[in-house]
Amino acid sequence: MSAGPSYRNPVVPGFYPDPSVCRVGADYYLVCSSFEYFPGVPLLHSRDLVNWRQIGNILDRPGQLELPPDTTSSGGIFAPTLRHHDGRFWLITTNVSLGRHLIVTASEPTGPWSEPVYLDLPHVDPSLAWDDDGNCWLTTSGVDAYRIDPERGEVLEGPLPMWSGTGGQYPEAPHLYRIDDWWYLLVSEGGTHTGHAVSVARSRSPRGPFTPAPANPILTHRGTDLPVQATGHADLVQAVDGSWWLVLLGIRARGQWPPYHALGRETFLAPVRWVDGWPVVDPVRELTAAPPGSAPAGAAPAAPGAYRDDFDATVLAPEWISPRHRPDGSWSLTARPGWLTLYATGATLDRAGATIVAVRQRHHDCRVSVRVDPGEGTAGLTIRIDEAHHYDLEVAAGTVRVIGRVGPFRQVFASRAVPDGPLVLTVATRTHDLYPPTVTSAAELAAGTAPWGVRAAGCDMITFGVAEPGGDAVLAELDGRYLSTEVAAGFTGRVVGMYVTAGSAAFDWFAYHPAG
Ligand code: 6LW
Repeated sequence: MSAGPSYRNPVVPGFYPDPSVCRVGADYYLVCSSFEYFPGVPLLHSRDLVNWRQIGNILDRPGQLELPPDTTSSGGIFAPTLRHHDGRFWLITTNVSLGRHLIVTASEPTGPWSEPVYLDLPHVDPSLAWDDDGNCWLTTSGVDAYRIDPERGEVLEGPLPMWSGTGGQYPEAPHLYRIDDWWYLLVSEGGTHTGHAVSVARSRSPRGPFTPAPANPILTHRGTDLPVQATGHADLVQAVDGSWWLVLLGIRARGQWPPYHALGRETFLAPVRWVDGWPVVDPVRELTAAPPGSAPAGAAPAAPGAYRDDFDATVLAPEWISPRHRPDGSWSLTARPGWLTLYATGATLDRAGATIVAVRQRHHDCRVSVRVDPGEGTAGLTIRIDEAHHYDLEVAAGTVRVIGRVGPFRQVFASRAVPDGPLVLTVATRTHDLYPPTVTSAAELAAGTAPWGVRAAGCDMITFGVAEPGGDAVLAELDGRYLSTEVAAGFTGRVVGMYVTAGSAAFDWFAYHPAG
């Protein structure tokens, strides 16, 4: 079979992990974990599985998304599953900070989504499937199954022990699919880092018994030097044209051994072939060949996305997220029309409660600028992976400072006097040399022959600057490894955004540009 056109992975770059996908007619919808951020569960739309646009967040009001003040980093919302059944969209997820699963429904993907129905059952990674008799089957990590009434959140039967993978740690992300006369049970195992794998079994009944595939795991990158690592947590979808695809998470680590990843776990797309009634998946590459004639074959490789907000709307775009809460009164798009005004809700970024409005860092190399009028307040631009790991470019009382917090350490790295009034702050990331110069071609990436990270000393350097009449003045350049998952731990990725820790400040525009 000759290869079709290529598309670029990850199809959803940045901190968009634990993808779940469903198709309704010609439209595909995808959801991801959101952890401690509000609003929760980003919802993306695509017509070709390759180009995705975020169209909302499913848990977008405090009654649906309770994140108590003591919600830890990487607490909150884990691993949602999105399904369409009986004319309705069904979203099930776990709020680990409450220790509860919850179901919300909507007739349109853009909502409104219902109030949650809670299920107090153990484990995470809930998924839903319906059989021909109208029974609704809930599966969880473990792997267990329950027959439930999803309208009421009642367990009718179970737990029923299911097939739990091939023996790897953390059997999780189970999804049940009825395909022809079989029930397939897709399970991830081996943990969400480099041991990650996807295995499958099948049965004539959703109750089992399940027979494992002869060639499990059907996907793993463990023990390889492929540039994409940690592939797992997959969900299966059939495209309009009948072809089959997996969405899954993976990481793009950068740097010398040990490599670091800072953008979190990202969403990748892989074609699926069926051989003797079993799904077969090739290793996942940053440039992946689509089978000829298949749905994404006509799609151009996704263009790297720039993002700009001039704050001319009266509601915040769905890309904007805030740690734990975004209370009324902490932000306004009308107080000063055309500007986003933020009001301090906490005095430090080192703890929950600060006013932060951020977007995900989606490219290894990027440049983020903001025009801020600090007024009498303390405001800035922060790049963070959590509240114990962040670098801040802060302006207050006529001084711009670069401040770093890494675990127990906190330091002011640079400061510079600036005139009163609005000013432009810039944070830029730059990866180290990733590949020797001779192996950077697209063909080598596609062939998977490009070694990764053989010369680099870290994942990236982050520079902090302020615009001055003669050009940008760089105040500091800091090592990005300290804002990586390998240092901070947890399940999230970097975000970059505006904040206020005293008084109020207004932001005229925010611009994110991929670079390099
Ligand atoms: C999620 C689990 C996992 O619940 O990571 O990759 C956990 N897999 O399935 C948090 O995202």
